[in-house]
Amino acid sequence: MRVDPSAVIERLRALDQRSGGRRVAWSAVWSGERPRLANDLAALPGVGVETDAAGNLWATLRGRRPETLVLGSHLDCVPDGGWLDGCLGVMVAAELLATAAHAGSPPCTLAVVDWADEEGSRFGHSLLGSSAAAGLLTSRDLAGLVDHEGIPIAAVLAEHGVNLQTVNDAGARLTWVGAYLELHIEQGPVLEAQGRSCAAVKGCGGARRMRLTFSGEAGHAGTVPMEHRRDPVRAAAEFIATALRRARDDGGLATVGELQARPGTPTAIATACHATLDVRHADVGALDRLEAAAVETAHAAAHDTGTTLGIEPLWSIDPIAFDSGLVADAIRHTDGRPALTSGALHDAAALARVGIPTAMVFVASRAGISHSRAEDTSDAALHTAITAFVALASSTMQRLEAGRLARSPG
Ligand code: HGY
Ligand code: MN
Ligand code: MN
Repeated sequence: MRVDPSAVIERLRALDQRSGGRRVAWSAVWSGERPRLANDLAALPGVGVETDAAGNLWATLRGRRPETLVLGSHLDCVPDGGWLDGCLGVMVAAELLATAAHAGSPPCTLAVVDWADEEGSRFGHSLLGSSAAAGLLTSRDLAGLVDHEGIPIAAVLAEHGVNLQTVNDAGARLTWVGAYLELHIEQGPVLEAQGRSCAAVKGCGGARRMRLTFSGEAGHAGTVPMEHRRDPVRAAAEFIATALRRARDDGGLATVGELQARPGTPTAIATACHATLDVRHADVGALDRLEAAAVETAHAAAHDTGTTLGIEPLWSIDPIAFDSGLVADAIRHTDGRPALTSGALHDAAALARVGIPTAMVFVASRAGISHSRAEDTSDAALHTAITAFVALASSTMQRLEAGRLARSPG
């Protein structure tokens, strides 16, 4: 199969022009982009397009065998996200499907997927669509989630035709999936530091995510003596400073991405302060220790400040390794140098978790910046990465056709 990298870049530029940085999952901008992609792919000869029970968008080209190679990623982005995160994987897959569709029925079935809500920006649960399809998510996991305004996830997903009670029905589509491949921007500084345009990815580190609420006593900013205060913002500040320092000392990553004082007015001591904490590590034991240390730190901060603490788990995923055979192929098709482990999570992690042979290819990030409008990479690096990814997809198709790819029990 051949793909013109410039055609992929053209799709990405047009998408970014229309909706760059605003395609937060379940927003009007995000849902406005999907019919455009769906219509584009539905116009290809032999391609059927459907949305599954978890809101994932599928375009399928039936091959001479039912074994299916799935290529995908996600169109949704974090607020003010970049032009490549997720979209690169979807657009290269779309171009590959177009090539295959015009060449006639491929040896095995080829499917493109745009996973719903990979980022988890509104409700805090990442890999939502892919986890539901992989059967890793039940409606119970989601039922209690609300957005910043307290709007429950069930109501928002229902507006997009997703019934929380039946999200796992999306799993039916994975029955014939023989392999999953994803092209993604690295989102970190490693490849640029190594002078590499692209690399194979051998797995993802893990994450633990929670929302903490410190609650105290309201009061007038001008009258309550400092020693009488039960100030939740002070509790959150103590917690954040200590938790982030402990994570750094333990070689992990810790991020407070959301921080909100309520009622949030300059002249009142807050009644509550909400903070999200996201911790990451490539080793599951270290990840569990990071999480436990953060919880212990939060309780200590609440105790020091006479406030109370509530902790709501948002999401948790253990580190996962991809298929060693596919990773070896990806190394061969990229620059032959060692594969990376991704600190960022990807939908590939959900598919690998259930035993679907999975691998990824990264393109280098300029200055390692991502989850920012400054996210970028060179056209030359994109050409190299897209060419390598297409070669990997072709060789994986051949392995599927020869029956040389087997799903592990997962
Ligand atoms: O959280 C992540 O690592 C991914 O970007 N959603
Ligand atoms: Mn992504
Ligand atoms: Mn992302």
